[in-house]
Amino acid sequence: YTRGLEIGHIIDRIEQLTRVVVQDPYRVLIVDDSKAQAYFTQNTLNKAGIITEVITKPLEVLDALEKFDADLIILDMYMPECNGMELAKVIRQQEKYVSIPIIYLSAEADVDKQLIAMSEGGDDFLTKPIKPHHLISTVRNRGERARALLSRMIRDSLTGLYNHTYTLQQLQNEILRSEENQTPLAFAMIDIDHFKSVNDTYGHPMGDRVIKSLALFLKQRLRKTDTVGRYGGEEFAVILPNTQQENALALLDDIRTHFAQLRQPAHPEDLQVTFSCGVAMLTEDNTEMLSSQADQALYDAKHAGRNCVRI
Ligand code: GH3
Ligand code: MG
Ligand code: MG
Ligand code: MG
Repeated sequence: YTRGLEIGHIIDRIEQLTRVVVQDPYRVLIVDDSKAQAYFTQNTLNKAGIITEVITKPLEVLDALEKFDADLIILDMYMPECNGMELAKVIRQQEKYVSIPIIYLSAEADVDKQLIAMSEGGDDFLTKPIKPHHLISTVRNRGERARALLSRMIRDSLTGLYNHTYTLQQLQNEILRSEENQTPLAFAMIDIDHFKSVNDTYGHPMGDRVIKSLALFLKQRLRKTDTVGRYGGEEFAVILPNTQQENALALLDDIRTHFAQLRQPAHPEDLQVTFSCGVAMLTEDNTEMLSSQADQALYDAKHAGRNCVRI
């Protein structure tokens, strides 16, 4: 059905759709030894549609961060087991939490003490009692900035797909998950055929447009639980969790067929572009080699004449 469908329409359509997408609610980890205080904060944020998790034992914070996937942390300053400053230091020592916003929320009114606390990795210092709208807008502002930064770190700017580093990180996560749940996992590498000649014939901007169109096409065709990343220039990686080999091959071949039928508007005439794809299935002993196996399969697909899927 995609024959004759102009890729420009697809791009416009997706850009329209993504503009109206409502942002996921912010997720806040609240750390406070006082249950009453923690629940007050929680209640205030929940009413504003913000998702929260409360920790009253500071030593559980790293564990909670691991499980809860927080956008930011609200931290009490004085707690018996470990004070907020010490805790902020511990959190900041973890590489993945170097930029997560930490907002102190404490009755401490001494500005010097507040500044010392900030020097240990805090981003804001709010004092109790706090007005609800003050707390909420601080969370929203910090949350928005943190997400923008994170998105820049993990996404590719041309296509908006995950970048190479983050895609490999996701692959590691999915491998662990598949081993734990005993579910099949497929990993695929996709490389556009004769892409140099697209650039040479139609110019680099047109090449970029083709890369973008394949990125959008892949996103559109894959499930929400699948991951697609821009692996390199005109190379993409696809992670298919919980997918049997025959289904992975059928899906990727279907995507290949339909992409090859798209007309990419260009001058002097529209062009059609194909890709080759290599697939590898996770087994008990190829954890470390999954991506190189997919790469080898891709190489085989190229040598088999391109525009095909190989395993
Ligand atoms: P093959 O079928 O063997 O894959 O042939 P190919 O021409 O695609 O070969 P190769 O993978 O070696 O070439 C990829 C080319 O993609 C080289 C590079 O100039 C171009 N390229 C890489 N990144 C970008 C990009 O972001 N934009 C554009 N327009 N071109 C890019
Ligand atoms: Mg306290
Ligand atoms: Mg290539
Ligand atoms: Mg290529």
